[in-house]
Amino acid sequence: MASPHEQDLQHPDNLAGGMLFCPLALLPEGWRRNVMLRWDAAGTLIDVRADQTAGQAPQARGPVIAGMPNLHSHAFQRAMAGLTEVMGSPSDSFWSWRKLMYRFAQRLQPEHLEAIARHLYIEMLKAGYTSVCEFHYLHHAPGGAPYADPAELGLRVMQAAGEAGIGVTLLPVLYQYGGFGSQPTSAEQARFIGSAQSLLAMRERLLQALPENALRRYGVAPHSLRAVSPAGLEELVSGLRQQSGGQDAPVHIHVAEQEREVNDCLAWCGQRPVQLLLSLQALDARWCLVHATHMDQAEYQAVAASGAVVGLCPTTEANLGDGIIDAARLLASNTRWGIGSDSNIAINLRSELRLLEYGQRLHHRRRNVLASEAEPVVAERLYLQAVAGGASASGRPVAGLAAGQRADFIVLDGEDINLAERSPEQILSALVFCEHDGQPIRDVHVGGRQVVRDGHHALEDSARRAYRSAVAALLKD
Ligand code: NGQ
Ligand code: ZN
Repeated sequence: MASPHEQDLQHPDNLAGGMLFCPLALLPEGWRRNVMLRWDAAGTLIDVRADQTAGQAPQARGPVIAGMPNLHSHAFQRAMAGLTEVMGSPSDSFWSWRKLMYRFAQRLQPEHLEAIARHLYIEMLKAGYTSVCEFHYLHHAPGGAPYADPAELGLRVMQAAGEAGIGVTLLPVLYQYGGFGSQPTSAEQARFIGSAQSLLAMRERLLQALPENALRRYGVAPHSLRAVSPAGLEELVSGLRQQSGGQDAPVHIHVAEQEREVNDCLAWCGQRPVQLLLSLQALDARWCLVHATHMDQAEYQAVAASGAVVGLCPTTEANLGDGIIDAARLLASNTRWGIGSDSNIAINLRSELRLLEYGQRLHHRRRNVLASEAEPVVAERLYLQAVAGGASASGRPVAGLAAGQRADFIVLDGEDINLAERSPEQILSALVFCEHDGQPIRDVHVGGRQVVRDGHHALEDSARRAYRSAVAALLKD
């Protein structure tokens, strides 16, 4: 399917590389003036240098910051945003939400998924997410029969990402069981089910149909310790390491999101979920632990030491009533972390970072909880750490404005009412904490290629129309 020239075709305006002069840019080491960004034809930054003169280079129309990697998304859930906010019973919970989500997932056809994902990824780009890790577990047709091409739905997601122009790490998900101790799955989970071997074969098929390139990567995701047995986990991870590009491919897993999950795990094996995971696998920087909301002190320490990234999804975790992670401890122990939009109830990296800090303020009854003496600007500290952690989780070089990383960046609107008249040190605070009319993101570039101009994406209108028809079809009768 993929030709050797595919990448060139995707980036007609990007053949010779490019450069941008930034009067003000946030580099990993802080704000710098008169920064020249240069990238090569493949979209990788080859030089990032402050105190330059503009010369003939095009000039950024506002402060420039790194694009944000989104480390956790279930694309299809975008289309049910707002549909589960009505009380079904006084004990509504994550688990009752999950039933509704399963019901919704039953109806999805491949063309619906593709339309939803394309629209969603355009929304992400407009919000400043320049890449996404898609935790993809909807594999089979309604009822559970495999599609003629077993990777049908994963390919639809990749197609949508390619059209939107977002960087993507697809994580095909292994889902074997309905609960701890290899409990049987329910009928509603039939579309997710596979074995380690079928999942690895699906990854192989994806690699063959749409090979990895500068914008695409494939990892895997054991769904959770509820849905995957210790043996399945081992078979999947060791199989991945033997596959092409699998040596350093990312592995993502949902873990310890709900208190009931912790209690069920303890009842089954005497260990807490994160503790169990640590005992089963040698965690390292290739791992992303999604949520990890409920950990004890020993688990916090071990995760910090492992180098694994913790995937925080504050708006979804709030929406689902998961609980509040001890983010103060997480940051104090130098644990790596990033942010994800997860259920896609909101596509707004500013809200994710703000809610992360606000959860801590509400809990500790203090302010600026996630700052440190060395890094007193909360928003800047959170932003830079989330970029670094998100890059690690995505297994792609998207760790910010530095040579060797992708030219993924955002040009802010310096004329925005909250950004104008602010010093560089105040810009990120305005971006993250101020929520007024409009959003201050002007242009977005992925691998140097401009995909959002003046807040608009070239495909947004057609994508919105297709999204609306898909939602209409899904909600019919
Ligand atoms: C998911 N979402 O896979 O979409 C899960 C719910 C589960 C979140 N955990 C299903 N936020 O965990 O069993
Ligand atoms: Zn999730």
